[in-house]
Amino acid sequence: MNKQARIFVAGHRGMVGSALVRRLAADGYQNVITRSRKELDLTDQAAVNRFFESEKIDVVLLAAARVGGILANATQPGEFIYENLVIETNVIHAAYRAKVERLVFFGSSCIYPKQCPQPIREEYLLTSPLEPTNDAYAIAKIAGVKLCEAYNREYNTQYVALMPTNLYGPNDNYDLKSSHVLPALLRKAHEAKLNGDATLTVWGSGTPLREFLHVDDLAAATLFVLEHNVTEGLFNVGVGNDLSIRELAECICKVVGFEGELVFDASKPDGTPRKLLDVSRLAHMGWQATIGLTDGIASTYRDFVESHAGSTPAAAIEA
Ligand code: GFB
Repeated sequence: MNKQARIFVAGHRGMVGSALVRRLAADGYQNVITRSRKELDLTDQAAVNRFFESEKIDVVLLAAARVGGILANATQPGEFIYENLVIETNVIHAAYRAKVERLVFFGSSCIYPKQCPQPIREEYLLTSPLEPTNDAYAIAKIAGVKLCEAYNREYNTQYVALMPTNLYGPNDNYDLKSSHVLPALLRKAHEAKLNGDATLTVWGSGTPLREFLHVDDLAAATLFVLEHNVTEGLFNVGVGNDLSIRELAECICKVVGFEGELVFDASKPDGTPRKLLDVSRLAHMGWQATIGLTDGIASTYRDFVESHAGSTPAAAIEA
C-alpha cells in the first residue's frame, strides 16, 4: 500500500484505533487522518458526508464503536445497538459515496452463535441463536459485516471485515462497571495488592473460556490484510488458544504480585461458555499473532501503572 495513502482511522482514541495509529506511524504511513468526537460526530450523517466529500480519503479503518464488557452489554442494549448501527451505516455509506475503495471494518467474536462448534470458523455466522448478554451489539456488528459484503457486491468496493477475539492492551477501559474482564482484573489485582486485601472478587463461576489477543497483534493483522491487497471477506483474528477466567485471574495475580484468594461472585453473568476462534483463514495467508499472553499482560500492566501513576488507583481510573 502506498505510504502516502490518505488513511482515516475512525475511533483513534480507543484501544483499537490508537493501536492502528501507532502501527501506521511505525510503518511509515504519512497521511493518517483522525478526528476527535468533538470535531466529527460519527452519528451525524450529514457531518460524516461532508467530512468524506472534503477529505479525499483512500482507506478507512472503521474502529469507532460503542464497546463494553458483559455487564455494560447486558444492561445498555439499546445504546449498543443504536450507536453501532448508526456509526457503521454513516461511515460505510459516506465512504462509498466518496468513492473510497478500501475499508476495514472491525467487529467482535460475539457475532457468532452462542453454541458454536469450536474453534469457530467464519462460515458459522448466522447458523443458530446468539448469546443473549450481547445480542444487541452482535446484531449491529453482523449488520456491519453484511453492509461490507453488500456494497462489495453491488458497488465493487473492497471492504473487508476483521473479527478479533477478546482484546486487551494500552488505552483499555478500566472502569469496573463497563470494562472487559482482563482490564477489570488487572485493576482489581493492583488495588487489592496496594490495599493489602485478602481476597479478589471475580465475576461469575470462573469456568467460561476466553481467548485474548493483544491489540498490537490486531493492528499487525490489519496492516497485513491491507498490504496483501485483500479485497473482500470476513477474517477471524485471534491467537488460536483459550483459557478459563479462573486461569486468567491466576495469571494476572501472578504478574501483578497479588497473593490473596480468588472469590467467585455467582450473581454476575458468565456469558457465552466458549468462543475460541478458528484462525486458519489468516494463518494460511501467512499471518499469526506473536504476543504471548503473559508477556502481553505484563506490558499492559506496566502501561496501566505508568498511565495512572501519581494518584490513587481508584480515583485515577474512573471512566
Ligand atoms: O470480558 P467480558 O466482560 O465479556 O467477560 P465477554 C468475560 C468473562 O469474564 C465473563 C467474567 O464470564 C465474566 O463474568 N468476569 C470475571 C468479569 N470477572 C470480571 C470482571 O471483573 N469484569 C468483567 N467484565 N468480567 C463481551 C461482550 O463478552 O466481550 C461484547 O459482551 C464483546 O459484546 C466482548 O464481544 C469482546 O467475553 O463475556
